[in-house]
Amino acid sequence: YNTTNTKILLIFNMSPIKECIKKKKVNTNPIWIMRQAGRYLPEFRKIRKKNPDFIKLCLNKNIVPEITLQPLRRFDFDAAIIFSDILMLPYGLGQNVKFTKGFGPSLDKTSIKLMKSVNKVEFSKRLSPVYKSLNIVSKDKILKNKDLIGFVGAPWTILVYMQNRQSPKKTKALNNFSFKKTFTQTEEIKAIKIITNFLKLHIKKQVDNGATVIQIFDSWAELLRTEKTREKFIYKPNKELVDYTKKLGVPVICFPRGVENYKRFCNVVKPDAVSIDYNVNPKKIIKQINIPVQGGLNPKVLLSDKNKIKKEALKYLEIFKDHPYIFNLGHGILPETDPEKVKYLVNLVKDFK
Ligand code: 1CP
Repeated sequence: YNTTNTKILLIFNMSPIKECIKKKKVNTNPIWIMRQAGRYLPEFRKIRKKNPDFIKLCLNKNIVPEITLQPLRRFDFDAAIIFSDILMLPYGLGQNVKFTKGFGPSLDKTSIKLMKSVNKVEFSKRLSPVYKSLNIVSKDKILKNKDLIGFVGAPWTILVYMQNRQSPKKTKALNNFSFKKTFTQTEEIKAIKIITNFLKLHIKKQVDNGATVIQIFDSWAELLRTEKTREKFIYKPNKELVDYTKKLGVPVICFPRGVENYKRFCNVVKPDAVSIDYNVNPKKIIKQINIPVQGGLNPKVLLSDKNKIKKEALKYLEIFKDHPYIFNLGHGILPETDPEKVKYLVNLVKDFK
C-alpha cells in the first residue's frame, strides 16, 4: 500500500462517532451513554460489592477493562468509556478521596503547597493503572470500528471538589449551591493553573494509551452565575484543554452541564462536539450552534414505560435529523434504570431512519 491507499482505508474505517464529529455526517445515529458502566448493571454491582474501596477499584487493571466492556457486551454502543472517575485527578495530586455509600465523595484537605509538591512523574505513577487499563481495553476486538473515550473533569469542576471536599449537592442551601473555599482568590488562580497542567498530562497519557476521543466534564458549570466568572473559570480553562487535545489529533467533546450560555461556550471554546444537558431546549440550541451535538434526553425518561421512552427519544432524533448528532443522555444514567430499557433505546436509535 502507498500512503494514499492507507488514507483511503482509514477514511473507510472511520467509526460512526468520528464520521459524525469529523465529517459532520448526519443520520448515522451513533450512541453511547454517560455512566454506561455502572450501578444499573447487575454484573457491575456484583464486582462492586467485592471491591468496597472505589478508588482502589478504579486502579485495578485486572478488573477495570472488564467493567469498561460490560455495557458493550450487552448493547450495541458505539463507544466504551474508560471506567474511572474525574476525582482521580485530585487523588493523583496527593489529595486522598473516599467514597461512601449514600454520601458520595469525601476528599482530604489540600493546599497549594501539597499540590506543588507533586511532580509529573509521581502523578503518572499514581495513575498508571488507569493508563494500563486503557491500553488493555484499546486492544479488545469488541472495539473494532468503535471508539474508546477517555475523559477528565474540567478545571473548574475539579477545583470545586478539591475545595468543597464533598459534592456541592451536599452543601446546597435554600436552592443556592454554596461551597466551601479552601483557597484565597489568588490561590484559586494558582490552583486552576496547576490543575490544568495536570489535566493536560492526564489527557496525553490517556491518548497515548489508546483513547480515541476525549470528553471534558464541567459538571458544576452551573455554579457560576455571571459571564465574567464564566469567562475566567469555564471558557478559558476549557479552551486551553480543547486546544491541547486537538493538537494531539483526537476529537474532543465538552459537557458544560448547566452553563447558561451554550452558544457563547461553543463560540469561545470551539470543541469538536458539545454534549447538552436535559434542561437545554434542543430546538433552540440547533439554531444557535453549528457544531455536532451530543445527548440531551433526561435520564429519568429511562425509568418510564417503552411508549414514553420512544416518544422522547424520537423527539431528539427528529429534531437532529439534519444535524450531526450523537445520541446520549442529558446526564449520567440513573442506578435504578432497567437494562432492558437501555436495550430498547439502543435498538430504537439504531433503527431510526
Ligand atoms: O458507589 C459507586 O459504585 C460509585 C459510583 C460511581 C461510578 C460508577 C462514581 C462515584 N463514579 C463512577 C464512574 C464514573 N464517573 C465514570 C465512568 C465511566 C462511565 O461509565 O461513564 C465517569 C465518566 C465519571 C465521571 C464523574 N464522576 C463525573 C462527571 C459526570 C457527571 O456525573 O457529571 C462526576 C461529577 C463524578 C464525581 C462522582 N463520582 C462518583 C459520584 C457518586 C460522583 C458524583 C458526586 C456528586 O454528586 O457530586
